[in-house]
Amino acid sequence: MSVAEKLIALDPLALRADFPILAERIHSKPLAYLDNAATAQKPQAVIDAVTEYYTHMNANVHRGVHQLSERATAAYEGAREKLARFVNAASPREVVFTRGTTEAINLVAQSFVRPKLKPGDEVLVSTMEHHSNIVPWQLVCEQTGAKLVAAPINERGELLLDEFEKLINERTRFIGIVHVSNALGTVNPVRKIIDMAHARGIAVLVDGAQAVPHARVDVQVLDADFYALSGHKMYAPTGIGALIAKAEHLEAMPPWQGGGEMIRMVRFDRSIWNDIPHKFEAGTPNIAGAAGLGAAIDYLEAVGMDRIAAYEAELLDWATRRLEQVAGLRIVGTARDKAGVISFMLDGVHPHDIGTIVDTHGVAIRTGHHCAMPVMEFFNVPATARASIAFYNTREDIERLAAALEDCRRMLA
Ligand code: 7TS
Repeated sequence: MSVAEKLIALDPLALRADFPILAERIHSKPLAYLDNAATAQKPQAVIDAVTEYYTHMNANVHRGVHQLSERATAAYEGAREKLARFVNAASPREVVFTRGTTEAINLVAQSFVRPKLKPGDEVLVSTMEHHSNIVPWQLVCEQTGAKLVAAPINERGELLLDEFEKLINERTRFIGIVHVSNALGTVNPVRKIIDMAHARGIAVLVDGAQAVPHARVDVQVLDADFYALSGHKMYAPTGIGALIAKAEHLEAMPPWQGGGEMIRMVRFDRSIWNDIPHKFEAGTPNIAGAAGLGAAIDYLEAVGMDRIAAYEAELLDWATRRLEQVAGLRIVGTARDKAGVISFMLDGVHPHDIGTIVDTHGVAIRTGHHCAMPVMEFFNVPATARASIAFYNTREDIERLAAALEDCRRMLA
């Protein structure tokens, strides 16, 4: 962060104006959007980039010699270069575009991990994973006779690092770990986990879906073998995301899906694969989505990830203290290092009723298991209510949530 940036704190009210949807009225009330972990809203610059793409560039990529195809290819490959710089990948070749985090993890499970697994081998994850970092490993274990092992967490929702290390043994073939938990907000010490794994020659996938929107991520500093992310959680369109992977792994991996784009030569007796990353991008990709992702990255860099992290940390702290003042409210997930998320229960009120009632106040939160059922099981709750913040949220949004929760208590508790 430059000195000038440090001096000028982020101004959420000015930035809100860049997000047209934040001016929507919900049940005749202004919108307080606190469901950013599910998906973040899009700035006008991203909406414009998608419109611009369809208005002035639409064509297929990597094929035509005509002008439009060259424009589309430049937008698509330009977005790859921006994303590589944004997460400090060693090269754009290490950026494979996918539909999102889920598809990125499935790709690694089927292409990198599956060929290595034998009956009795183990894949290690944590108890706080999103289903998309559990189910792909269950599938691959079923296919090979390997076993999925989940490392425990404590009552605060923190990973027990010593226990995690004890679970790494001679049968462990791969480790998947979430960077920031979507259900609890816990920030995991992924660099330490990667060091532990690498000391034993084990590769690691980091699920970065909830990390990339909130702080600067440097995949080379982390030394992550694989890093999965979703565009729509970082202010880009839905349907675009990426797997960031070390080139040496991508080179060694077989293709996952076959089709156009991923080949150099096809004959009926054999085909030759395209270079990485194209080897993993079969079929016409989400070109407009990539153009939107490129614009989202430009936007985030203009705001500054360090400023975003500083502002959100302060707001999360303040919101935690404010919500704790609501009678009967209990926060689920009180890790010392958290980002973005406050999950909670309200005495005597079912989480689903909370969601419905606060919606009538114009406040959008998510209620349910947050695709992290093992976390719900650990805390012995059917569901939680979850407020998740972005840099365009303000203390006023939190005040409105608190007031809506007081209303829930009056009506139902
Ligand atoms: N990993 C984490 C940590 C997530 O939070 C999510 C989505 C995913 C993976 C899957 O991402 P996708 O873009 O491929 O769907 N999390 C949420 C959520 O918390 N509420 O809705 C989706």
